[in-house]
Amino acid sequence: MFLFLYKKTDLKDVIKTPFTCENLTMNQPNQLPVWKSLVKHHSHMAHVHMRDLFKADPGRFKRYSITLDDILFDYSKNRITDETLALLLELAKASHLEEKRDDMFLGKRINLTENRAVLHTALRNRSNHPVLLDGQDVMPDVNRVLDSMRVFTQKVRSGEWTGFTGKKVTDVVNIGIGGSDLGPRMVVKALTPYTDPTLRVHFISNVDEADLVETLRPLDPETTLFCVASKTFTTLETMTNAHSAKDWLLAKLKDPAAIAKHFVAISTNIEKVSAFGIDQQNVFEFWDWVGGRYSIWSSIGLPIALGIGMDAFESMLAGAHRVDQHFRTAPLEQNIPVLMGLLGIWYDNFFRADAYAILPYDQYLEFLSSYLQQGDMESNGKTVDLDGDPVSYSTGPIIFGQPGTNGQHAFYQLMHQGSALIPSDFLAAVESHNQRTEHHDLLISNFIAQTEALMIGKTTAEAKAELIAQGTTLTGEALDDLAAAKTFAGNRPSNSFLYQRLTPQTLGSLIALYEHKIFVQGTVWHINSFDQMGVELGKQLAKTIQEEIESRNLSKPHDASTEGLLNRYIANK
Ligand code: G6Q
Repeated sequence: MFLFLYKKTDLKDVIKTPFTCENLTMNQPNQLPVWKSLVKHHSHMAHVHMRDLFKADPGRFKRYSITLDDILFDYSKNRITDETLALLLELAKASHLEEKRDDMFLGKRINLTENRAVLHTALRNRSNHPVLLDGQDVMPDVNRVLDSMRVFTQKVRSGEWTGFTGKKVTDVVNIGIGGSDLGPRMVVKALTPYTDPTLRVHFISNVDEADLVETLRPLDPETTLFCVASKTFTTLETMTNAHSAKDWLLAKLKDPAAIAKHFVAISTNIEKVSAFGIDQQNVFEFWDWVGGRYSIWSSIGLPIALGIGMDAFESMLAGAHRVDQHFRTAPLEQNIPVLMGLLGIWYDNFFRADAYAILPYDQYLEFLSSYLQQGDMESNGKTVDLDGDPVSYSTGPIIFGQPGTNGQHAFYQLMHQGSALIPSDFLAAVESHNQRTEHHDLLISNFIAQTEALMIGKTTAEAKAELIAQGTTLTGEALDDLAAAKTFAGNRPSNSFLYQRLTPQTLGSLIALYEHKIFVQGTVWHINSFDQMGVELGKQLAKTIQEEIESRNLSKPHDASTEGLLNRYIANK
């Protein structure tokens, strides 16, 4: 059945086809009766405008918003009614979301393809209740590593830890990529107001030497501390950068004994770390039950803790733990990540929306969308379900975004008037970390105005009336044409997150909300959100090609394009 589908149909058609008799598999959501009800309900909702829903119901904001501590989640600007929500919640229940959520928290091996538990929630389990993995409580190990991070960060921040020549560390450089880079990079930027300006934190990820050269150029080896972050300690980019950083250090400090004072490692692979030459005492471990893109709460967070201090790092853990409790205990209809996930499914599977925008109105959250892009797209960018069958519906959308208001002057045009429906999340703090309130008021005015404009749009009659009021000289067809170009259909959905201030705790909560949203969607789609075979394939192929470039000899047959590119590079390098 699998082969038949792929031979007969283009993949895009396969994943966009909600019902065909060839692609029935028992556990897929589109086999559930409630899916059919949602298809039917969608054909009605496709013609309902949010403008009318708001007009008809003055209590809509109140009913469709939830407050969790200082975070307000407003989901009223969505193309939903009570009936939509009831059906989506039924879909969640029929997908056994609650049981599967509990399995994750209980340490069951839900990452089937890698036969691993998924326990990033244990890393931030601030209530410290036992979390059993194969009958063994993981909390003593978690707490031991947190303690060692506390001791180390205090030493570095206080100046007790010095470089090889006795000088205080002024610059920390994290070398990692993907899950070992994006999270710490995003958080260190997000929490800049909490960082110590005398201890700067930098990030090198790209194997392009430019990243290494330009980051190290202003730094002094005597006062630089490297954190080599790699779960496997085999990733080509990270290992290449780590070796070059070692050369850079030794070119000045000469003595290999300096490595112990200037390199620490964060890894699950202690053997490989020792082979690299890093002192066993300088290794911060984590475990195979922590996925790379969910590892920010583990020792992968060490550069964050160095930047903001261990107390603030633990506040971030507490914020995430708060959301874990909410996700575990709040009724589904009051459960923020459940609603976030279900709303995403509503647009992805029923409105066929292929993209999703994440739009923080906060320059400190500059890297939030790229961090969540990895979290979401690597987790739910799958077309094979948990039973090994191809899925017959679309899964993870394309996640993109950048901070407002910059994005407004770039891609929002398409969000307002383009042919694609792009649901979005807007995020902002009520209070700024900075002083000039006129900037912040303007920023927030734009946030609110954009969600309003996306929802309400502008009718042709309104556009025409506006042109006339502005004294246009156009008449007849010319006036109609301009009014048409200035028409906005509206009815474009968005969620808004408004919180008091971007503190470590609030940031921890926001990240955890998105992590659980991804879990909710992966569960309904019946896919494994915790493997990443696509990343593995890239790593494997690059290794073969690198060997071919080195030996200037193509050891295996490639397609004509790959061969042509390789030959061109080898001949001209
Ligand atoms: C994340 C992915 C991937 C991974 C990087 C780095 O979930 O698995 O982004 O984090 O490939 O891997 P290492 O930490 O093993 O170097």
